[in-house]
Amino acid sequence: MTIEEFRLQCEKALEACRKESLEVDSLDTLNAFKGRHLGKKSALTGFYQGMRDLSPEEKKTFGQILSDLKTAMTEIYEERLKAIDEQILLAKMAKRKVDITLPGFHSERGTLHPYFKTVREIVDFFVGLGFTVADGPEVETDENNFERVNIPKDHPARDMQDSFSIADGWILRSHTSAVQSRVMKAMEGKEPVKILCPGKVYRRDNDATHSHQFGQIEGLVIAREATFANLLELLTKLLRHLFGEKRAVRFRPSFFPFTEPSIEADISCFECNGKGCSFCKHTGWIEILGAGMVHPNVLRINGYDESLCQGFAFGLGIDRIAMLKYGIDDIKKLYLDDVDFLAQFRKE
Ligand code: FA5
Repeated sequence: MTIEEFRLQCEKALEACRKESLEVDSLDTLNAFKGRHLGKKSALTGFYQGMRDLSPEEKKTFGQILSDLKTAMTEIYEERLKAIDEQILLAKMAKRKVDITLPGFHSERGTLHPYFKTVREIVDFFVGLGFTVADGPEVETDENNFERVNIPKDHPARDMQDSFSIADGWILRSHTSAVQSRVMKAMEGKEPVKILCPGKVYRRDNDATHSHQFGQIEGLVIAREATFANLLELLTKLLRHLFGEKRAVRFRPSFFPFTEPSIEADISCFECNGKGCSFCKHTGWIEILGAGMVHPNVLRINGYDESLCQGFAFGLGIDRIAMLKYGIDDIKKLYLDDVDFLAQFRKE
């Protein structure tokens, strides 16, 4: 066969391919079309097989014509494939019409939990006075939670903070005072120290104002000039900042093994305004924090020279403060995640 005859045959095959492609209107007819023109039994494959007996010179010229034919046929096939894919997509979309008159999805705006609002307010107050925020783990060693804050094994003060044991020597911390010894260790006897540590603590307690899990904020100041008068002034300012000038505040002597002297601060009950009710156990007061001058033993145990420096510490109950601020009558409401209850704080 001459090259001209071959070229003519190829053009005929291409023409047939083009003509038939106009009748392809589905994936099935497209597959059959592909088999006929590009498959094993197609004219194209026949042409390739016929090239076996040609000389190398002929192979080159005939091969080029064949390669052009294959490219042209493949392009026709791909065009039809694209057109059919589009048809299928349009048909699908026509079935799934969007009703633009339907109301949209309404998403509620969330808000900060009253517990965290309280934490932020207290932290902001202290950060404004130059305190920095420290952190500590909730699973703590017995040593940090008790021994390094002057509560040795078998000390009766351990009963007041009955805690959850995790493993030998490990507990769920019962107060944020456990962070005191971590901070002092890290400071290696240097002062001043002026830290605040908000966090969760755990005890075996359960009533309207006592929960097995609750939040505390620990404050610790160590400096040569840190005095008891500074502590009282700081706490009075904090309580006025949190509750306004009108709510009555009282400090009374208390006992903590890690402070000497020790005090506790109470605030007049918001349920009965100090008259006495079941909420405040008929005392008219709700206890919200403990504080005192850091005990010399605690300074010594944690690497400080008690003859050179002194300090004060305090521990606030976050949940009680949140309850007083937001008029919440049961501490459990703070962790039950009741959306209806929480929704009321959205506008604040
Ligand atoms: C302490 O935990 C001391 N570590 C606080 C402290 C720190 C004193 C530094 C001196 C120096 P207390 O057990 O009183 O003290 O707890 C402190 C506050 O946590 C209480 O005033 C109260 O507001 C809150 N609190 C105590 N137990 C519970 C409880 N079960 N549920 C909710 N709040 C509680």
